Amino acid sequence: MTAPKNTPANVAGAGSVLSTVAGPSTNTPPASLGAPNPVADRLLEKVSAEKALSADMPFNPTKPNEYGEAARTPTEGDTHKPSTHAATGSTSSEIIASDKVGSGTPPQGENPTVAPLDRVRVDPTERHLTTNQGVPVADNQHSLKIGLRGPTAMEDFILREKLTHFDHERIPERVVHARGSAAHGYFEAYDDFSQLTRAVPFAAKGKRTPVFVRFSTVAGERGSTDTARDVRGFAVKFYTEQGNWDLVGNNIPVFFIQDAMKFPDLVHAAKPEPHHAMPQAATAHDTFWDFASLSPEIAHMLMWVMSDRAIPRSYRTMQGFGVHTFRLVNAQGESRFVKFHWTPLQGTHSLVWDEAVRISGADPDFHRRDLWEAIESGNFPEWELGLQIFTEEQANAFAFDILDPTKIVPEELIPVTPVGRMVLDRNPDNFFAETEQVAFCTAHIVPGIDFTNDPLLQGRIHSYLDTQLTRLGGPNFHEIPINAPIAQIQNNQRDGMHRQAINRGRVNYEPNSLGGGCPFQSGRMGFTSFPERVSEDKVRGKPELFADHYSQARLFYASQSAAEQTHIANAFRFELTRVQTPAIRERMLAMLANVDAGLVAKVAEGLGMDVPAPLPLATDAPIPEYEPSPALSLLSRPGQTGIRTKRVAILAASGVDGAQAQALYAALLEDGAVPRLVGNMLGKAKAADGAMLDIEISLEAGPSVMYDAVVVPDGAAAVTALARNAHALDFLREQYRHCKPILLLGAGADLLAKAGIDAALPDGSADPALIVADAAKADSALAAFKEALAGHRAFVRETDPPAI
Ligand code: HDE
Repeated sequence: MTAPKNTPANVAGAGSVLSTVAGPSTNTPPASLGAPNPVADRLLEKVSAEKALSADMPFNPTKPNEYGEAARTPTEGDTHKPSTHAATGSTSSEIIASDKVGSGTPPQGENPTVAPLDRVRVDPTERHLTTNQGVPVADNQHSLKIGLRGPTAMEDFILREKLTHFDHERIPERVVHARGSAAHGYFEAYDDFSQLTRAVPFAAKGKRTPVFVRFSTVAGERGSTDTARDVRGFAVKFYTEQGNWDLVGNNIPVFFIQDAMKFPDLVHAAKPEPHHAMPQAATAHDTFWDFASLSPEIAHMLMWVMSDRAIPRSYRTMQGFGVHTFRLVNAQGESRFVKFHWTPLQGTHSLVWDEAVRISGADPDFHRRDLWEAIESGNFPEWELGLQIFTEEQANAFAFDILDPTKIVPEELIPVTPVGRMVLDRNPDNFFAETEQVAFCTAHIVPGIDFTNDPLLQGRIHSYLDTQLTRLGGPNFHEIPINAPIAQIQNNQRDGMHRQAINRGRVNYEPNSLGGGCPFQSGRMGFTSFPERVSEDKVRGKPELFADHYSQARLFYASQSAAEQTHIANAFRFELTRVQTPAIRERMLAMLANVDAGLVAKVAEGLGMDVPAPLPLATDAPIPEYEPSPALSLLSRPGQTGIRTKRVAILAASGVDGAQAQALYAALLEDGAVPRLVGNMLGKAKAADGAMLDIEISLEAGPSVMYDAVVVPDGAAAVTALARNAHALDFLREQYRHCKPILLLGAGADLLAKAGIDAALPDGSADPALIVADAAKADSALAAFKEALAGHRAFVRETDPPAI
């Protein structure tokens, strides 16, 4: 007699498999569940395998490694492979497939919420409109009404969904750095730098790591102007195979304060005053200078912020700095200190203040537009990454403390070693999804990079994660596609607002045996902190060397060209003139008296004040002295991209020499510049030779400050027509006053006189950027003009106060 199916012998314990609580004391599974079907079979397989997997771990073998000396070298977690994937699943029904849940074959060891952005890019081509639930929308023009003239029905779920979504389209803006622009690109290592660091972007020559970079102003609100005088954020997110590394830096290598404790005070003082919320995106008001004048550690940073660095021509023409001293750590655990420098191939170029102010009205998106246009036209901005690398011994010999973020390490002390380049070659698809939702965080570091004890950096490690919780609405902001690493995320963190990952399995803790120990700790290949020895008193205070507030302010000022020094003095005058409280002005002059006698005299003169006694110093120690450092002048980096992307206005009206204008246009375009025919109004201009030229933008819509240079071609009638328009005369005056290259051909030169410009230079020298030539010599004149355009501005024109 054959044994009946499912005799009690081979189904013993089946009830416990079918149940979710308790079970027999043995590990032997039943042979069958009695009424087989694919899901029940899988359940049996799952429970049996899970029991076996758990039994593979009779105790936690890594526990002893958590104590004492052994803990210094983390070991890899104990892990066991399940006999079947069913063992670690959440359900036995996961094998049932549908269009919604997928194939039913669970991806093993995979987290598909990471991976390239393609998985979330949306394209509506040839698609009909739907609601957020995917229901096709028949009519997107009307709400549902009771009769054509009647009230709207409450049941109009389509209208209500649309309005509700709209009502919630905004998120809180960043409390600082609210206004910014960003782009995608890559970092490419020049070589294998693994002897310096085990950070993977530096692991091999030619290795490329994807990056997303956001530039920003600090003080202004999200809708404020791009060209405010301000520090610029320069934040780079490296998507490495070992997770995201964020280098959240600025375009200035030092900071205002020395301890995170003062950051809210600094920002409150710099932001619009709290009673009337003015001024927007400007430090030229009492509260900022009140705070500054009582915080002399700010002196060095003020030199930079009052310099042309704070009004860059473009995000593409700024340096970037990591600011703090960081550590690089190699696979042997050896550490060196490092300062990060980004140097633009485009050179370091700035606006002049009067120009920056006017741009704020003419094109508040000036920097955003510039970055976008450059990338869209294939002129990909590029920076070289350089490192200043030094040892603990070298650091101990410096006259300053490397933990003090108000100090640079002069390049004369430690040269900058180039290690790679960064290219930005793709604009975001969607500003909100990418630029607005990107979350930079100084705590995002990868194996091979480590912090130092800079007290400003230590505070930042907390602040950035904290700020995203409010801004992005909860602890799962790392799942927003732009923030998701390309590396797998595998951990036991669960739940929270807007969770996207659907974690398979019932294990959400570690150690575990039910998941075969997975995900297991990675031991030595994972992130380990550099074991810096620390044994000190618990104390609130600053090291002695932090008390030197002036040596590097002096160094910076002394390293500037004459024109840059004048700009710094003028910036102080501007800002302090707008301050209303004399005692604040007085304290600021007393601070500047510790920096440079010439500077304070110039500023005091502008304020109608006498130079006061210097502020008392915070230390009796002698102030260290430095030789000037040419690298600190913007003029030391003219760049390598020549006239590419530079905007040139060609002023034209009827009667212009058409052939000449067209030839200039073509020649500039060929070299990568962006010429525009600018005229009194849009429409056709009839050239002297009868050709019809199309004016591309009016003088009103495209004023002088939107161009890097101007050309006035030959053509007496055109010059007469232009000269009747005050915008044209202002155009030329501003180009001249802002020290920009000017090319005047033939009768075009008459516009100079009509604009009342006396082109004789104060020092009697020849103006290298004012090129006046006969029409016959247009070619050689154009060559000289291009050279001037590729270089910096002719600051030699400047007079104080401006003559034009
Ligand atoms: Fe920031 N900073 N910061 N900061 N910072 C922020 O983070 C903060 C500091 C910098 O494009 C916030 O996500 C504290 C130095 C950049 O999204 C916030 C302290 C440097 C960006 C924050 C500092 C920076 C931020 C606001 C002193 C140059 C924009 C929104 C302890 C090295 C990143 C956000 C982007 C943004 C806090 C000082 C650069 C509130 C507490 C020094 C480039 O978390």
